[in-house]
Amino acid sequence: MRRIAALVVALMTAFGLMGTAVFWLHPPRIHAAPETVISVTTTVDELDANGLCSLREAIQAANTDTAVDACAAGSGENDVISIPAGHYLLTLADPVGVVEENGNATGDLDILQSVALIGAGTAQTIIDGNGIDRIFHQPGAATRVVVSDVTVQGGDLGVGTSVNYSGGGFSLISGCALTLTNVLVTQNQASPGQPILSSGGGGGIYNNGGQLTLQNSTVSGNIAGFGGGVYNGGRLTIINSSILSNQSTYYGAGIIHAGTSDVNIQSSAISYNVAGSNGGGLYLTGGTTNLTNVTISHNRASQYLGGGVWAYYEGILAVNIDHSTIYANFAGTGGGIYNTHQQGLLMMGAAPAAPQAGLITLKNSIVAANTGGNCGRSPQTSAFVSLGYNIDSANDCEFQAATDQINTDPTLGRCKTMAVPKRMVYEQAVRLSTRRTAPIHWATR
Ligand SMILES: [Ca+2]
Ligand SMILES: [Ca+2]
Ligand SMILES: [Ca+2]
Repeated sequence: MRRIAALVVALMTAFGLMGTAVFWLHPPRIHAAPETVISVTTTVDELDANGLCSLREAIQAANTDTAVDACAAGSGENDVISIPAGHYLLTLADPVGVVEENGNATGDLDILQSVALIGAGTAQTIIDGNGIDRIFHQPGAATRVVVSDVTVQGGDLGVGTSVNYSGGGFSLISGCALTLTNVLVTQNQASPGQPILSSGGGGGIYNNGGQLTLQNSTVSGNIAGFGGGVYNGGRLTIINSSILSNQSTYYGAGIIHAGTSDVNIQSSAISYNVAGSNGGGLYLTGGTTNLTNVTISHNRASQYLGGGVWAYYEGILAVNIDHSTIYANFAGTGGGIYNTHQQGLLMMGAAPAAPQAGLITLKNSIVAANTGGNCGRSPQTSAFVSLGYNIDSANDCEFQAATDQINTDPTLGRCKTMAVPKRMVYEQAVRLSTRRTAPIHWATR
């Protein structure tokens, strides 16, 4: 009897885990109610009664579970909004004097109930903020939103401070989840160009404590005071995606991770991002960040710290770099990776005497040809830890495993100057890093 009870418990646990897995694969399907497809029928930004269903009206129908003009009534938390090909330009601006409208009537599109928004492809369905506000906002807790097959561009928060000026393309708060699949987030901005304490964060995306997932997506050409591409204050997962050519007036041009949650980035590129101060590609301040099969290349931190990666300890921090390439980044100090404690512009406290707990580990990875040094650290931080099979084109990274190669040119640059096809660069990286699955490396500037 006890064995049967144990079996029942085991089966229930297994089904529970399966259910959890299915839930995360299809996060909008929270309840058993049948999904309602709400079809958008006009590209015009409207909230009226003209026999058409705009994107704003479709979101309103999903938010309220009532019919809105020609949009079908939503039904609970598993509605799907279908957005056909077209250029959807936001035009209903907030009234003068309104900083943050959260009822979906004007300005940004406020999503107040879990929903999936499905476009026709990044080249077909363009959702354009038209410079009047950010584009998508999850201002209330517990919304799970999936967006796929669209481009989100042209969000602009104007000039001001606070979270109301963060997240040019997307903004979500604690308790929310946002998953982007096959989405291009481009040419959005969050209050750049302001004094350092009144700049916005997250030109593309601002995750204020929620769960953000990017898969098969690109975040490019966005700009903010901090976190030009992504400002992440919660959990972050990036798979098969690119963070390219974003800019920050100050820290973290590609991605800022602030807080103690974990970050996992796999099979992705973080390249050509330019920071006005520290952290060209990645600025990491806490939690555990795992980089696997990631290329971090051609990022810049001007004359400051950490062209590729800037790790700064505000709490326990670990950065695990595996099968990754950190190449041709640029900074004044620590062009590839810089590990800091209590240094830089905003760190006013006294530097600790003993090394800190945070660690940066590398294995099967290449750190090469970074201007300002491949690796660097302040004296109070722990040494870089090699777990073997790394290449350092100089001798900056303190690699001491028997299988490491220091002062070794991985010859990625030679491939670039010879304009060797990308596939050959990839294969060369595979050979040099001694494993089958080295990161894809770009052959050209
Ligand atoms: Ca209408
Ligand atoms: Ca809003
Ligand atoms: Ca709004």
